[in-house]
Amino acid sequence: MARRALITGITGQDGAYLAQFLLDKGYEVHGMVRRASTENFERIANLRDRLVLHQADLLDQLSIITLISEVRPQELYNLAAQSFVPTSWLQPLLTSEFTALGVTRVLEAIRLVDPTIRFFQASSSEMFGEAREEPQNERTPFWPRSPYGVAKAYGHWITVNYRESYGIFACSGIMFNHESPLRGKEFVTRKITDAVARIKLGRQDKLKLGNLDARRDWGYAGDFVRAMWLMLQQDKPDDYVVATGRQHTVREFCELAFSYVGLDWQEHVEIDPALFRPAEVNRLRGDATKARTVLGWEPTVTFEQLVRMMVDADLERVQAELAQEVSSGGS
Ligand code: NAP
Ligand code: G4F
Repeated sequence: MARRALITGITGQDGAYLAQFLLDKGYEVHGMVRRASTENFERIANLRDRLVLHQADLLDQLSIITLISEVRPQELYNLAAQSFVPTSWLQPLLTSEFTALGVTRVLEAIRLVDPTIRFFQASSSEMFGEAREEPQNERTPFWPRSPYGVAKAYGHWITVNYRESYGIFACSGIMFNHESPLRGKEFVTRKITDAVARIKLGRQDKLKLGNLDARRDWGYAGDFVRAMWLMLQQDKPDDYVVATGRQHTVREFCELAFSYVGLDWQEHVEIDPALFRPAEVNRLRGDATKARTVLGWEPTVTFEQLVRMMVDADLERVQAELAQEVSSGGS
């Protein structure tokens, strides 16, 4: 019989990649989606008829218990969260409800319905914040710098606690930034590649950005979902840093993305002080030695390949939009 997996946050970037990965492995894949007045299934449109979607919400304990009772998955991947750092200053309480307490709601449902379900929590390198050492590993202390980072630290520790208190097979993946053509356009990488495509094709001229000196360890989302799955296939549950070990500035991302299409980034990028954060995470770089040695996990996509992949995808999409406009204008 096919193994059954349940993914919260299946409509997000990682949800789409993980759903594809698990389907390819022969899983029966169920997804939790929250109710909206218009459906938001673009990222999983190509998989839609192979997935079973269920309405539930991280804010609603009973809906999660009912969902898990109905699906009875062997593996549960908790990817749902309010995941955009700037929004966490505007909506700190809602961010805590989704991103922190939401984890406890899912773990409580597992404890009540079936404590043998294997659980993955999407934790974040934002927990390291003003990091005490570089590179960061599983033992580096947390110093989160945003309400989002604080909420993720809670989610991490409650995962550890349910493992230690109840023996639940609960793993926390401490994931550094990972990107793809499916990344939300508000995150800096996709904001840049979308703008590069639009500028190249004459749809836009300027791109406003904040702190160009911030340094991140950027990997490819397709590689990261493989690490999530590997964690749940081990003999015992544990926590793992998932990262490439390479660090680049936002400025370097810009230079590479613009130069790839023959543009000079300095002619188009403007600094907008409103995009600077109340407290910044200046530099992150992960040490994924444990994931490499225990899980056998390795990233397969380099920073340069990632930038080119994202620019190419945005060029193709903007070109298709233009062609669509021309054909509907001509009809
Ligand atoms: P994303 O694209 O923002 O997706 C977030 C998902 O959560 C969406 O499917 C969203 O649904 C869902 N969601 C939000 N609030 C919900 C609620 N109240 N009830 C049910 N579903 C809700 O995020 P991502 O980049 O795929 O990241 C996946 C997870 O990994 C997140 O937990 C994120 O914090 C964490 N993480 C990401 C990174 C990264 O670099 N991508 C790094 C470290 C950790 P809607 O479509 O309805 O909005
Ligand atoms: O792309 P970002 O918004 O990602 P951030 O804040 O690192 O968070 C992402 O990665 C975390 C893992 O470390 C996840 F947990 C989280 O859910 C999310 O996926 O910003 C990256 C950097 C920041 O230092 C920011 O100040 O880019 C800088 N930046 C400069 N200009 C900008 C901009 N960020 C955004 N979003 N927009 C700008 O215009």
